[in-house]
Amino acid sequence: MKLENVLEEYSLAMFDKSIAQLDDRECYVMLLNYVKKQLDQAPHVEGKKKLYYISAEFLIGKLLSNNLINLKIYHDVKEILEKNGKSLSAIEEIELEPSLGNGGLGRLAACFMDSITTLDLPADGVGLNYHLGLFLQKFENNEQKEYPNPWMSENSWLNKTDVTFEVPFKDITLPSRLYEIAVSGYNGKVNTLKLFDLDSVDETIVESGIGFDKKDIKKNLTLFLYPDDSDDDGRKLRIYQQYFLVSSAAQMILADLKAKNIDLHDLHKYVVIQINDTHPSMVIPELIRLLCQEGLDFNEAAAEVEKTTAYTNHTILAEALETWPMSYLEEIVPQLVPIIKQLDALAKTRSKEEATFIIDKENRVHMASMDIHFSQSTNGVAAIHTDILKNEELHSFYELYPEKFNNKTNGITFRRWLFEANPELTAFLDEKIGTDYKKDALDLQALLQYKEDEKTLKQLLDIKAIKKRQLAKYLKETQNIEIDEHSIYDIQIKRLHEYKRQQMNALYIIDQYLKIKEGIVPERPITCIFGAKAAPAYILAKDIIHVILTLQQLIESDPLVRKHLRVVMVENYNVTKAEKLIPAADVSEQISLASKEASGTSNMKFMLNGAVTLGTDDGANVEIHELVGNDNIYIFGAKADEVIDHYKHQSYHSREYYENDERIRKVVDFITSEEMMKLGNPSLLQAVHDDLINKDWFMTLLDFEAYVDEKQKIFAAYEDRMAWAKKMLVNIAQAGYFSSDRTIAQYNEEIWHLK
Ligand code: 26Q
Repeated sequence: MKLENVLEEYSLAMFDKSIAQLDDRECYVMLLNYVKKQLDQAPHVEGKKKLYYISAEFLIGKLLSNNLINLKIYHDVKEILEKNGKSLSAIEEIELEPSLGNGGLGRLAACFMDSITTLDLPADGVGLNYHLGLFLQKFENNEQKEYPNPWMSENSWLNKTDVTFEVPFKDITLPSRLYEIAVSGYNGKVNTLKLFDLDSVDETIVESGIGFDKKDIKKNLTLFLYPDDSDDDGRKLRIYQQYFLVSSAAQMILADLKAKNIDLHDLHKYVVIQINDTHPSMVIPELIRLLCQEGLDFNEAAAEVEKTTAYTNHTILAEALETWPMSYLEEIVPQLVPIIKQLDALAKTRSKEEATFIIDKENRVHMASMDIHFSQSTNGVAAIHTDILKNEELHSFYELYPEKFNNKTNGITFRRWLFEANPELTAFLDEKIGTDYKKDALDLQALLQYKEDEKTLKQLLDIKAIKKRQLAKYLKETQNIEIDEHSIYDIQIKRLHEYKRQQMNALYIIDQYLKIKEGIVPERPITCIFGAKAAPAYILAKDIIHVILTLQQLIESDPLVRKHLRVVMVENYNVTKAEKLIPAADVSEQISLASKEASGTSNMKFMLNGAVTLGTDDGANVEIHELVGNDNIYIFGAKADEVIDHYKHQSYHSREYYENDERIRKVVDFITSEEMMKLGNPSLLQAVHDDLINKDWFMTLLDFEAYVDEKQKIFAAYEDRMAWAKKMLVNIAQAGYFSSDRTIAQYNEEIWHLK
């Protein structure tokens, strides 16, 4: 039967109406049901060995368009809807974005599941089903306020199952229940995202914002992703969450094997577990515990688990490398304590170096150390990051286990970040170079033949103009902000963190503001767009948001400045908003302090959509630079080795920059100027001002001058429209390397060996 007739039948059966009579919500529910049915009937990826990708986050984004694309019915459905007076984009607005992730690590897990399935590799994603997700961000009085983000609705992609496991804590045993979301691949097959939850969780215990009783584990366990851990109860809740996740995962894995009558001594031949950062690290001792219960002796179990697991590191920031006080583990999961102690003793027979100890002098358990000793692989997420792990952060481990260390430069799925987010650019590529690039992204290089072709370059500029207009319309509709579509869109979207240096971008805006006030105006208006959530307990990050929002208000109310310079902070930045922002960007801000951004992935998404990078020599920017060459990227600032040197010798003192450089002094002091203090909260502004002078741990002032100079250069380059279009074209053509299909092929060849 023709698709149109099938959908008509669904429509009649569900609502007793034809498609044309449905409202957008009904139409969404009808499509959801149809697509779910298709996914239900689609073949599962099968194979002897299976991957379990365990992660605290899966930032999957909305799924309707994604699934329509993977099922190859996107254009047909769009047309059928249009014929019936409906718009797919309006219907998409009905879908709530699952709030199961926070940033790069969670989005990476989602891109990976898409590529794993597309490459026909059998895998489960394994995570938790957070009812209220990461918080919902609102701006009130120029400050971030946090609210619950309920995303589950009666009609959703999530399926409840009858599968349950018993998770034993010291004082209580909690039943975990399995929920599932189908993950479609571009090959028409499916894998599964498995999310564990606890029936007794109770959303009504949340009061005022995102506050709740942190001790009431039965009711709070899966309420929020990353609950505030600034106190002991918050940290203990994290342990409860982590163990609930890994114990459910380990029990499920062993149940899968038993169902197939597989001898548990052969675990590693049938299973590989990828540990996404240290949040799921307790899966190692938990699996050992369960294998011992099944009759393996400790050494056998430990050896088997070491062969079965692999660990990905996503950061060199000390504060993000998790350590747990042994006393907490004794209080919550005492059954793991003897196992961790035995692992620690075993590790100490391999190395006497303190830096490699699992349990330190203060009786704290270093999760990353346990991962490296007792898994077969440790990987970084971009070349420079892996080098820093080997040579600096994890050097002692690298000397002990050189063969375990490897790099897997991150990637992104082109299905979402090109085909879905930018159908205009996709159609253009299809016409210019055919569709081979959809299977092998490296084929995008065929575009290079048009590097000097004016007509092609002009078309690229036209597409960018369309995406910029669409974004302007969206911002008007959603935040009632009108931006100038002929201005340069300069975009920085990522979690708010000092090392990512949104504050440096804010100082640039102040510098421009002061220049405009002096009568020196930029050649073309600039729109500086931000999107960022700050962790609720990260005070300085929230203060930086306050500075940006206050600047936004100041400039909005100044008609003279507003003509040339705008600041727009997008509320509640998420995947849905990223899909609208990235295709519209002219300039991609990737300005982390060199050595600190493990990889970054939005840098790849921007590149693929024809934005030009303004960045430091950090993370995957280094690899982007190598691919596009000097003419097509703007790199500035201190190099990683220089930064590492400063930390080693404590030789960076921001105050010296403040005192010796008049421009720096002026822009920093502007944060606490009368104009700003009048609009903003003086104590918050003061906090940012004082930190920049007295601490500035991430060396904003070190790179400020170089940043301003480079930004002048990139904006000047924008004015030669043909030369700029050429830069866009080279960026798009060279983005193929960053397809997550490439990344996953490498994981499979070098770590997983699934097929
Ligand atoms: C740790 C302790 C206590 C509470 C929370 C955490 C915590 C939570 C989230 C630590 C880390 C994260 C998330 C990290 C993350 O998203 N890292 C990013 O991973 C991307 C994918 O590899 C990289 O591209 C980014 O460079 C990296 O910052």
